[in-house]
Amino acid sequence: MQTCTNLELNNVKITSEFWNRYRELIVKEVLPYQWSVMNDEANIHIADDPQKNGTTKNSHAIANLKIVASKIKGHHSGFPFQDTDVYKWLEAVAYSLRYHPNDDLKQIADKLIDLIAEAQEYDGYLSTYFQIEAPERKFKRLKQSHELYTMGHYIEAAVAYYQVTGNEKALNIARKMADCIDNNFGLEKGKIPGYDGHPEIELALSRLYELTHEKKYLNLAYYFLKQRGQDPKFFDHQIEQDGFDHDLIEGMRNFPLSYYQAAEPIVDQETAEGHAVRVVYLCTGIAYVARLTGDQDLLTVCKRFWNNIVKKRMYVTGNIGSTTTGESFTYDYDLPNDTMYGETCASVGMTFFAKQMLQIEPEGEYGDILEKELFNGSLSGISLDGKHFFYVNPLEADPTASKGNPGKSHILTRRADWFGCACCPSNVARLIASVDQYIYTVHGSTILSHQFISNEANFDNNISIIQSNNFPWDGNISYKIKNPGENKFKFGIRIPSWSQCNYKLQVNKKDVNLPVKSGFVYIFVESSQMQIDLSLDMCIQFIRANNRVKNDLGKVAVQRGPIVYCAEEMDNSAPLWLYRIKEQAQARYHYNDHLLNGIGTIKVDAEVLNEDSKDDLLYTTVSNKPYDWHESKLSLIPYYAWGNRDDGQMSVWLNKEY
Ligand code: FUB
Ligand code: ZN
Repeated sequence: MQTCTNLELNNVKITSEFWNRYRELIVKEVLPYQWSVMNDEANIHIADDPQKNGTTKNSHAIANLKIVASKIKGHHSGFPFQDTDVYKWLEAVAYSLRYHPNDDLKQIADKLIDLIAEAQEYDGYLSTYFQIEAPERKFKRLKQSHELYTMGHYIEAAVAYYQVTGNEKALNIARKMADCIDNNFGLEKGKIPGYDGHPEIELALSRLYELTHEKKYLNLAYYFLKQRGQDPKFFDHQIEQDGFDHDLIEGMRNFPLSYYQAAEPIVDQETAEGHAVRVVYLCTGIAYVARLTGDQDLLTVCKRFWNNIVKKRMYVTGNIGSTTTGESFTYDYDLPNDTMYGETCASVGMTFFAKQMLQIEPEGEYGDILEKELFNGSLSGISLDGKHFFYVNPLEADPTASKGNPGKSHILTRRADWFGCACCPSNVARLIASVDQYIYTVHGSTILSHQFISNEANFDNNISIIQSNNFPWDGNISYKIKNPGENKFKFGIRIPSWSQCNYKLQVNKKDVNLPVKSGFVYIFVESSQMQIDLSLDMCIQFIRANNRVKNDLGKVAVQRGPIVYCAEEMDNSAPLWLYRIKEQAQARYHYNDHLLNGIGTIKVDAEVLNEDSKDDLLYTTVSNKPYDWHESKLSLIPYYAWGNRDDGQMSVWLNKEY
């Protein structure tokens, strides 16, 4: 018998019914649909993007690449970072090929890589906007240009595609890009002492380093993190030279440096400020580099950002970004529900951050938040048919308000076919297609099981784990561990924060009582087989917010397991704000196979008011017209499934009688 030193996770096959439905949807609907949209072949309506940055008639993303590769003639169309839609799609394709080999799709992707290779310049540069419209401005206005962001997304896609298919060409393009960036950026004479206005390249270079072991890529990622905010005048100097009025993206000029996390060095930044997606991509990059270099200062930054976001600036669904102005964070405990942002990409980015943090240290909270994002904040970004998407994920929505109040017009109540700024659709696709990479984390000889998603996993030394459950609807989780070599290792299971007061654990059918250490229980495995059964608390819970959140005072959110629920108008007869959950409310759970592809529903005792008549006074004394509550029920569905039926109101936070 020997203790494993560095166990490797080799592969994970998802068997979860819940996730396999989504993953098949990715293969059968989402990827073909997105491909047709990016080729301008789909008959769709492109919604006004929430920032009102202009609508386009079509995506033009593939056409932009074809123009650069001299296959067609024309102008660039779309945002300067339009190429990233293609790259995130390619990354999703890569992951999908691992669980669903598909020669036709692989051929399309291989050809796309050929096209990308043709579009890439000799020195490795690739950003179609600048190549077509403004070659003289390359790297000259980094605050808005997204050039490194764009190439970062290609690098991520290439790493994934190479890992799954072995396509060397894809990887070589990425290396050339990274080399081009390395040749142009740094503190050495003749190089640009700057960085991109939108973090992403840091995490992408880290991924490239992990694959290739080429130290220069990690050094470059480290440089970008360290240089950020060192010279607060860097962007301004570039803009002075490029021409003040020469904006690449309208409306972005007035955002302060903190919007770009560039007002001061990142080690001095106390709170998560500015654009939410930028923050979480930056955090992911910091966490990657902290892990790969062991830099303690960077780790401290990660933890500081994590705590600020999770403990003070996150919605109960995991969504982040409290305002549409700049798609940004605002201030601690400012979590309005009906004017918020909660961009899908920000939740997806939060899963990246959580995953990295789990790789740094076995802290259950990272797994809790990852789970929250997977089952709520990210998943709500995609419709059940796979062809409609939310960019903004509100916790309260009302079609009348969205139409009538310009301050709420960014809150769509139906998912859109596509967006002028289409960052979210392919982001959620790549997350779902790679969910197998979010279930286990290995630390030396410890395997952590932090997500409850049925699967069959193989590790080194012929160790295999079969995890079976009907999560998120059922809390019974079973593990069958096979360890033919009788190696010694630790198996850590996350006890979710929502179940820590009440759970049951059995090892080989015998009850065990183990201490929960930072959110995990640990079991020593040394026999050739072991069966572990965990029973989690699936009671319906009423959640209240910290009372510093003024918007949620006197309200509750309803949660069962990891799933946060919401009320939709079509299941409840009155305007949702006229209900309140009763003081001693009973709540009943029922799994409905026929609704919304099969969901757990909740009915909770409530009271409701008759709606006042339009002839009633706008204001009157309470004694003149007291509220007259009468018995009712509220029907709730999972938040991720809202907006898949008729248009109507939705609310996560519900009034509560105390
Ligand atoms: O700026 C590039 C992407 O577009 C961001 O990540 C999204 O938030 C959207 O603004
Ligand atoms: Zn997005």
